[in-house]
Amino acid sequence: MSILFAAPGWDTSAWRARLEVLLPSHPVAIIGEPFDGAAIRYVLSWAHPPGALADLPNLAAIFSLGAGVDHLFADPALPDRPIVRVVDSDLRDRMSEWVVMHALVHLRQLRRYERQQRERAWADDDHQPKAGDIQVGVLGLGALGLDAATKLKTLGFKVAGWSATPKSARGIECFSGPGGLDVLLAQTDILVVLLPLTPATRGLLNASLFARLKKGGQLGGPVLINAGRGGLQIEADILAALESGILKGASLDVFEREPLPASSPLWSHPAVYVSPHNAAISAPAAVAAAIARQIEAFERGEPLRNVVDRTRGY
Ligand code: NDP
Ligand code: OXD
Repeated sequence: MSILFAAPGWDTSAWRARLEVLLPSHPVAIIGEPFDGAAIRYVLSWAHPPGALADLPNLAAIFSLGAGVDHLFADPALPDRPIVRVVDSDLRDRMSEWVVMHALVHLRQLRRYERQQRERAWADDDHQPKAGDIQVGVLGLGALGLDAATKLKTLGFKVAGWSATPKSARGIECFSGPGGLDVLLAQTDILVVLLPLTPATRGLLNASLFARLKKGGQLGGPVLINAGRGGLQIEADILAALESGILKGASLDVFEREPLPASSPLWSHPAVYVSPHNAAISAPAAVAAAIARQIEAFERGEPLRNVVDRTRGY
């Protein structure tokens, strides 16, 4: 039985080559090329065209090629089969690198010193807080959020986290539910967002939430770091909050519309860092291997792991 690789716009050759080595008995078909729908047992998808999986009678499971699965739910004709998402140390470590880098960039005022270097200006105002002076709040304490929180803690930041269900994590103050969010926001200098995009989280990063963040603080105002999903944020509210000083800065890897339109004021805002949704890429070597391990285990009769709860949407 075959695998259907359904990620339009991706470089399919690296994935196909890797999958054919890892799973030689499963030929790889590519969406957009002719294939026999009845032969497809597994789909590997990133934003497949809606309806494209509707006629696969022998489909056993759908693998998201990333950790997020909101791209799958965008298909109203998504077959009712188990959805498996990526939970992998390679992806996790890449995300924590990005989060830690941006927490440090804001802590150590990188923009200011880059500007001063361009201007050949040797200037310091003796105000340089250290990580231990800064409270980070991490929204989402899942596979990615918990690792980023732990690494930020190791660097000395004070770290709290927020999840849907109550959690405990060594050295990290844990909050859950709407009441818990208010307490976390009121103490937060750096807000890191690693939530999935679901009906419950869409638009959460809005003016009302920014107004509940700690005022002032050692960074001169709170900073937003979002690598979750663009649909979590209202970009007009981010820009207004930066304008009014409610937010001091932002690092954004994800956007309401991707690619971020050239006309977006976020590109040139002096307090905003923009990256092109690559905080944690799905590297073929790591992610194909993780999916292949799951397919092999499934075919030995073991249950699939990291299966998405369709009711919660993640
Ligand atoms: P997980 O499912 O492991 O974790 C999600 C976390 O969010 C959980 O702690 C969950 O709570 C919490 N959560 C979900 N809904 C709510 C809610 N309504 N209120 C409060 N907390 C909530 O996901 P991952 O950590 O693996 O990934 C997180 C997201 O990161 C992905 O969905 C994806 O959108 C994004 N991502 C972005 C990438 C990039 O390159 N920019 C790369 C990879 C992922 P609980 O634990 O109680 O269930
Ligand atoms: C993911 C992503 O969900 O890259 O893995 O956004």
